[in-house]
Amino acid sequence: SVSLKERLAELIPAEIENVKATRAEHGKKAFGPVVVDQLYGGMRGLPALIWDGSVLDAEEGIRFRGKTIPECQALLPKAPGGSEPLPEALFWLLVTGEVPTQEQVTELSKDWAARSAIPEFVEEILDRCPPTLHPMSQFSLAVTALNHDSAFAKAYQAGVSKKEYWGPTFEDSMDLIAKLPNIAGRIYRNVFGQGKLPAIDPSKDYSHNLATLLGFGENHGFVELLRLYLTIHSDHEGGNVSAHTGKLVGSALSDPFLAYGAALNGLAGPLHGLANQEVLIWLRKMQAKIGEDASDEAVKEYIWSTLKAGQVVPGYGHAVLRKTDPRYTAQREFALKHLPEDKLFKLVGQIYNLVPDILLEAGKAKNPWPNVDAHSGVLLTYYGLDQMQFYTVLFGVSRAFGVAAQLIWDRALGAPLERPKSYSTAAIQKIFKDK
Ligand code: AMX
Repeated sequence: SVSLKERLAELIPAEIENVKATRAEHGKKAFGPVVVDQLYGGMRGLPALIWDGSVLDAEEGIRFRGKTIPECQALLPKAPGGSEPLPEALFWLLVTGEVPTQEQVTELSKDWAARSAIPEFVEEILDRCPPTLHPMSQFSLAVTALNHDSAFAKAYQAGVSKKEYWGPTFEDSMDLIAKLPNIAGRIYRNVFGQGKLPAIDPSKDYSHNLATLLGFGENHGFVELLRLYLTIHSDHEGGNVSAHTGKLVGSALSDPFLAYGAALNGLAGPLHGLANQEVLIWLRKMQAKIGEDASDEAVKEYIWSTLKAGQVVPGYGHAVLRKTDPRYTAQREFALKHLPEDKLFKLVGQIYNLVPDILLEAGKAKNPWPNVDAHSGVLLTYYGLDQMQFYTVLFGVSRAFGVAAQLIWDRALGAPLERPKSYSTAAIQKIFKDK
C-alpha cells in the first residue's frame, strides 16, 4: 500500500506477538546492573526504556531501524534532482522498519501538505507573542495549543477501546508533523520581520515547503541542507531529554500535541537542543575577541578561557557517544561539498582539531568529541539563516518525527504509564546500613 496507516495496520498484530514472545523468553532476565551512582548520576547508562525507531551505539553512533546515516543516505528515496534523503522516507522507516518506495514517500509528502494548515487561533497566539519571547517558547505554546483538535483526546472522551488507541494517535502524529512548518515559518517571520507567510505547495516535499516558508525556497542548496538536517536530527534513541519527555508524557495518555509540547521544552535547554544556538554564539564571541583568521594558539587560549570560566564548550561531549557523532560527520561532508571555502566552516574544522585534546587534558568530559550541534549552525548561517535563536526550532521540527513514531507504537503495543521508583538519600543510607 502507498498509505502509511494501512501499512502500519498490517504490521501491528505481528509486532504485538513479537513483543509477547520477547517478554516470554527474556522478561525475567536481569539486564545490566544498577548502582547507587546511577540514581544520583542522571540515570546514565541505565537500561529502562523501549524505543524502536533507533538505537545509539557509543562508538558507532545512531542507527535508524538498524541503518547507519550513510546507509540511509544511500537507500532512502530522494527528491527529483536532489541527492539528500527525504525526511518523509526516514519517517516511514522509523514507523515501519521498511525502506519506502518513491511512491510511498510522494504520498506522504502530499498527505502532510494536505494536513498543514494551523487553526486561526494558533496563528493569533503566535502573532501576539512579543518578538522577545524565545522562538522555542513560542513553538511549544503553539504545539500545545494544537491539542484543541486532538483526535486522540476526542476519541478518549468518547470511550475508545485501548486496542484502538493507535489510530487517533497516528492521526494526531501526522497532523503534528504536518503543521510544524506553518508554525516554524510563522515564528521565523514574526520574530525576524520577514513578511507574510506563503502557502504550502502540495506538489513539493516537506523540506522544500519548509524552506519556502522560511524564505529560502528558491535556494536549492538550502533545500538540500534541510532534507539532510531534518533526516539526521529526527531520532537519537529514547533516553535523551526530548525523546524521553515525549514518551513519558504520552504514557499518561496525554495526546501527541501535549506530549510533544513537553518534549520541546526539554529540547530548549542549553545542554540539549539549544546547544546549536550556543555554538554559534560562542563562535561569534570568539571571532569578536580574536579575529577571523586566528592562529591555533589564540583559539586554544579562547577554549581554555571558556573552561576556566566554568562554562562548557558547546557542541562537544555527549551522555552516550564516545566518538565523533556521525551526524557531525554527515554535516561536515555536506560542507566539504557545498561550502569548502567558508570561513566559519574552516573555524569549525580548526576547533575540531583543538577541542578534543583540551577537553582530555582538562580531564572531566567523558567524551571529548563533537556532537551534532557543533556543526549545524554554520551550515544554516552560510545560506543566510543567521538568526541563531531560531536554530533549535528546526531541531524541534525534526525531532517530532522520532517522538511521533514511538508514540504511535507505544499506543499500538499498550505501553503502560511510566512510573520508575525513586529513593531519598536517607532511604538509601538506611537500605545499606547493615549490609
Ligand atoms: N565542555 C566542558 N565540560 C564538559 C563538556 C564540554 N563540552 N562535556 C562534559 N563536560 C563536563 C561536564 O560538565 C561534567 O562536569 P562536572 O563533573 O563538573 O559536572 C563532566 O565533564 C562529566 O560530564 P560527562 O559525563 O562527560 O557528560 P554528561 O553525560 O553529564 O553530559 C553533555 C553530556 C552533552 C550535557 C555535556 O557533554 C555538555 O554539557 N556538552 C556541551 C553542551 C552540548 O553540546 N550539548 C548538546 C548535546 C547533544 C544534544 O543533546 N543535542
